[in-house]
Amino acid sequence: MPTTLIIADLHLSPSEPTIVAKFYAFMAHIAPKATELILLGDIFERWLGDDDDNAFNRGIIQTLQALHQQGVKLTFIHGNRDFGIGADFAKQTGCELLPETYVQTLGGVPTLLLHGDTLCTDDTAYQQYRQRIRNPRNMARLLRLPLWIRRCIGAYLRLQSYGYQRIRGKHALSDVNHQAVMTTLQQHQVQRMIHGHTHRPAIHIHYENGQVYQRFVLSDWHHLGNYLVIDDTGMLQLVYF
Ligand SMILES: [Mn+2]
Repeated sequence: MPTTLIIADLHLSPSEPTIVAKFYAFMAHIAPKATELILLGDIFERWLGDDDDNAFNRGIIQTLQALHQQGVKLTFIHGNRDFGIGADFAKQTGCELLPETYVQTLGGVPTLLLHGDTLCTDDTAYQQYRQRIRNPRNMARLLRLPLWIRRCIGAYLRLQSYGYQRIRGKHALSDVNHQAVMTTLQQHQVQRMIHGHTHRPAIHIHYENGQVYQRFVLSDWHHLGNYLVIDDTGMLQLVYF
């Protein structure tokens, strides 16, 4: 039976070997049984550019490529940490890069797929930063910098986010704004969305104006691996392993 799997927020990094091991186990034993794997962003903790050819990235790219060659369709939506993923990554892995919001029929229901950071509109400082950094001109300029400079920037950002977490607490990630959720659903004329980013796994049901709206939120992988599975019957489950 055609089955779609969705994962997000693994934040893969050499400094998190347990999560990396879980990812490889998922790719070896769970993902090959699917028809399609959707990567909903922040798969990597940081992505400095497709030309950052290190052994860690190469291992993950090869694993995705092997899955693609087994006939599993791969699609990718950028997160706020791996938005630098580009055409070379797509070509090497066989991933199709989707726009930041994408409507796909899953289990018979038109469903909006997105990373989720755009829904956190209460964090105005982040939204301003996002607008600057995701501007295509600024992004192109950043990715044109020599790799060694991007590595320095990466190290700087790591330190900065460490300090930020110490100040605001580890779980200071902002949550979605309800109005932003409803507006986004209505703009795309759908009643269901799936996203990650907030690290607040849940299945939310909203009733508004006589309509039922669903919002599925994926988990990060810090304690357990997590994926959403949807089959042709419309059955939808958040699975931990
Ligand atoms: Mn995120």
